[in-house]
Amino acid sequence: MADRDSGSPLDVSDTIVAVATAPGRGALAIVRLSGARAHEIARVALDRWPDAPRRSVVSTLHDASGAEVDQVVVTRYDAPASYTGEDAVELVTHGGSVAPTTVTAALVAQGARLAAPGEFTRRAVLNGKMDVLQAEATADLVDARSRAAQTVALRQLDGGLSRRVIELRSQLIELEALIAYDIDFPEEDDGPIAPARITAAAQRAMAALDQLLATSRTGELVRHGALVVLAGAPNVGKSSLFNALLGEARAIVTNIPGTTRDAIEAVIDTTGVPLRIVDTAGLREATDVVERLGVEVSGSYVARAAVVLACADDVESMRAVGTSLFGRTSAAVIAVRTKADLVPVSAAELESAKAAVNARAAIAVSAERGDGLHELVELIQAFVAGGEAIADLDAPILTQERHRFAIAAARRETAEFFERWQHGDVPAPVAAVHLHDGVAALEELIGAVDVEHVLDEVFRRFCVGK
Ligand SMILES: Nc1nc2c(ncn2[C@@H]2O[C@H](COP(=O)(O)OP(=O)(O)OP(=O)(O)O)[C@@H](O)[C@H]2O)c(=O)[nH]1
Ligand SMILES: [Mg+2]
Repeated sequence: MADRDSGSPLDVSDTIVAVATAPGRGALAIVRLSGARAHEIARVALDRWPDAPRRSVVSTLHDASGAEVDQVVVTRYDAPASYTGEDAVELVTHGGSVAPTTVTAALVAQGARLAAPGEFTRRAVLNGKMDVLQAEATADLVDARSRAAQTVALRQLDGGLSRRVIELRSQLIELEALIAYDIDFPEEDDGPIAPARITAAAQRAMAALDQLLATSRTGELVRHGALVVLAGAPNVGKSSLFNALLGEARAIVTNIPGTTRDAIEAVIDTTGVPLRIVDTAGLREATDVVERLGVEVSGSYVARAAVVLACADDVESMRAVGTSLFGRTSAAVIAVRTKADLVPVSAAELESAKAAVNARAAIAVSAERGDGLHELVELIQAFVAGGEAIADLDAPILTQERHRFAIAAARRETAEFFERWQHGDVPAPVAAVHLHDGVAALEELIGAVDVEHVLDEVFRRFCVGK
């Protein structure tokens, strides 16, 4: 760690060790060892050793004094066929807090150094086993809290986003080459490069960058979930609907109006993007100070929501929600007619409910019987992106600020080049400098240049042992 704090790179000639599994009670834990001396260090501590790479044996591990530390399953990896690209060893130890730490200590006593957060993956990048975008994806997989986030991270780990960025980089380099050719060989037989060809190439590159940039909205939704807020008068069944959507009794439900006083949030992991559902205090002029604060909180959630579920159990109360939502949200509103099990809801009633809250859609549901819940979730998914289409989760998606900044920079530089080249107020090579900067932005994104600086940024959020 001292190395990192001083800003100098971590010493890659060290053999590093760390517990790769989360601390806490569990049957097993994994201790990882990687580096030039990994095999040598492990063999000193172990009584049995796999006779070939990617083989495992049960072995006893001893400390420097010869005392038994643990029974482990040891797997041997020979460079470059390992996660890090170095000689490596994985030890499956007993779980809990003592076995993995004493095993680690025994390996440190034999000459290994404790790894810094993300140092194994960092070495994988430095040894060309993966690029920076893929390294980020491994952290995203660990952090994933929804299937959508997992899908996107797996595609990124596969190299999907990397390939897309490399394609974009090639487009800019080709454009640079066209300009250079034009300058270097103006008298070529074929004549100068037709301006139309340069225009087309520049426009194609800008369109491709725009397309990728547009996925950052979906990336945001995948990472943080879409905010879906239940709003309505007290006692209309908001908390009951919240519980029914979650499939568990999270919020308190009573027949007393004003039961919910604070916002309660939970995530539902459906197909599509994760939904952050918020149950709120009923919207009304509250006299009780606690309830009034709760109503204010509801208002602030409503203002930030992607989708508002305007809940009411009759047309009258639907109108009341309409009034209290008026001017307070730019979200897509869905009129949700609750307690549909009590009296049948007519199509005409749904129509007027929809009009009352200026909704995009209206639906009748019963938290009691489960009617309409599935359809409601589908409606929500259709509206979460604010009318824009959700990008295909299997295609490359920008999930981090870092990605968006780099692609936006490349887009800006390309546009700048195009404008200057078109105007012709500066010589073409001067305009082309912008293309060069665009290429550099893309290279920094995949970590092709200035790797150490990019790695410091990326690995800040890694856990030890990864
Ligand atoms: N029959 C029937 N009753 C329901 C349904 N949903 C809610 N209720 C009843 O309506 C009453 C109020 O339900 P809540 O879910 O607490 O209503 P709320 O909108 O959260 O109310 P506040 O928190 O006070 O704003 C309770 O007695 C529920 O049992 C439903 O789908 N069918
Ligand atoms: Mg409630």
